[in-house]
Amino acid sequence: MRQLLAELLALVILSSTLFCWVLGDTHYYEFVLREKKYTRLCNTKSMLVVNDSFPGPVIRVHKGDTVFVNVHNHGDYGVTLHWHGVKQPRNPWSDGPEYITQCPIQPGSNFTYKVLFSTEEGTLWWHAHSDWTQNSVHGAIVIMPAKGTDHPFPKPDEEEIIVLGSWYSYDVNKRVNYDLAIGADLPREEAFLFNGQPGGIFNCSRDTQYRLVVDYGKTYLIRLINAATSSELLFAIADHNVTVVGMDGAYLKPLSTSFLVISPGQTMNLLLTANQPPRQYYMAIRQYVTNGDPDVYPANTAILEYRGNYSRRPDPVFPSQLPSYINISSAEFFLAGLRSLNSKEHPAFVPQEITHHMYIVVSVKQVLCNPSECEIGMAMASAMNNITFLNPHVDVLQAYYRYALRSSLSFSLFLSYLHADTYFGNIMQA
Ligand SMILES: [Cu+2]
Repeated sequence: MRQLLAELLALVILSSTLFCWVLGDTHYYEFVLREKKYTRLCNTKSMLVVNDSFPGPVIRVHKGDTVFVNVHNHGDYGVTLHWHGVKQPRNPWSDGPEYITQCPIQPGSNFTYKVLFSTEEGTLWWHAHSDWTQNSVHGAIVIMPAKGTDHPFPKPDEEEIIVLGSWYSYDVNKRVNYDLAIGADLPREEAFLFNGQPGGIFNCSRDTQYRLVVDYGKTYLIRLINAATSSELLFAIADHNVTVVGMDGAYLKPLSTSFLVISPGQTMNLLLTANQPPRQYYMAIRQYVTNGDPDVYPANTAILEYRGNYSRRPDPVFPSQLPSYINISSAEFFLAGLRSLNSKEHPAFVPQEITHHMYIVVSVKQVLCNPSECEIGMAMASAMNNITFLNPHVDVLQAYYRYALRSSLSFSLFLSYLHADTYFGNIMQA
């Protein structure tokens, strides 16, 4: 009897969970990938973007909704899209990593993704998952609380999305492929971007720099996304603190801070109250580099501007609290302050019992290579626990199709076939 009751209870919980999910709305988006010309830093280049916009269109949902995104590729090479941080329970074939869960969407064709929002709430983003095309193909995902519920913080007066990005004046995929072939370090941004715009420190950018215009006394929810290709960034607003209330589609215990550090791929929700004397202030980002050479990492700027009548001074106030590029202790102090909200409504399920301890060392080293294939006889190679990865002869999709589906083999046998075709090279001890 007791077991029957337990089973009934489990069924009720399961069906109510499914019921909540089913209640979500369904949205449809059309994404058209096309080359478009952009001019930044006095230089014009063509790059692939979605719906002629850079950053790309915003996907807006409530928690529990489902989105269908029909992607039409009008570019000249294959691309996939990834829904960064969306867990997609039991829906891996819409996740997007090229050659892992799908083949690239070929030029002239289209593919419809089904994106399931389950537990996420806050801000995430989508981006291309093919070489470095994500540099120009990305956009925000705004996930509002489920209908009938609210944010676990006072309702902000307004919202703003700030997408931080990277600018290269050349075809970045060509450069990355060349660098990988010769074992050189990966390209570095020529400028960082606030919503597609470099700051006022660059030639040709003063008049187009991004401005966040605010009203004195109002509180703004800023959805900050680091879409820069490979750089951790320090961020600060002159004379203002922000309160970090969310990260990567989940809530945090509110953390008031004068600066923050955000990794590539990460998102943060910030509350900003416009409570300082009305004027113009710089908001600034600088690359955080822990092994850097002399300070060649200038701050890139945008403007926080109060509405109203006051005399505009020539130069906004600069955030003096923005740490130096190599200020590890400041960055770690900020990062150590981040805690999940873990409230009754937003619990954090962290395993309490540890059964295995693992040591994982991630490193970048140099390996010897044939001088005819690389520039200086040494090539860069990244490794986990001293093992580096070489592309297998058979990709996961082919292995799955050829060995698992066709012959109905067991999953473990499928994995063993995959391993047979995959070569993990053991890197030299540095
Ligand atoms: Cu991603």
